[in-house]
Amino acid sequence: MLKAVFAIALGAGLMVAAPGFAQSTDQDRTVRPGDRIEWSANPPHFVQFGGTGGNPPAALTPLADVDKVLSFVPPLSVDGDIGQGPTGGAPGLVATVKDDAAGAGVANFVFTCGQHPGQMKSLPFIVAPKDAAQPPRTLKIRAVGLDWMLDTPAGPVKVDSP
Ligand SMILES: [Cu+2]
Repeated sequence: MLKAVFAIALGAGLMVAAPGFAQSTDQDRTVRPGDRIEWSANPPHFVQFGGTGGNPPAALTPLADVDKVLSFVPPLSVDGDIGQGPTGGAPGLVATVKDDAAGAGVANFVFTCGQHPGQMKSLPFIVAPKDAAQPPRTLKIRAVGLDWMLDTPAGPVKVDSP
């Protein structure tokens, strides 16, 4: 079903040049202790934390800060300040928000695609305290073209820079 929606959206994008994906809200991109984030992507996409991304390139959230709030399965391949997930996979990378994330002094984090760091820099994911009224959730993020899309009850929304 979602694949069909994406296919339609992508097909429309080819005709009108602008796919017109709905943009995410800060609330869509808020994570709390216990939440899971699952990234799925076809090769050659892969998740990168740390290093630089965006256009013009700018420093992303330092990997040391990311490590304070997220734990990864599989572990990131680390080289200096750059940590990379596997290429492709559904999901290829899973992160869990650490129990003490909200007290770690890291207000938010961004990631990008290591293959397309300029085009696929995410918007900030906000780290919030645990909320007893809100059960832990799983955020499913997938690479669609050169965008990262997050599933929501209302449909997929874009979580990378406009
Ligand atoms: Cu990519």
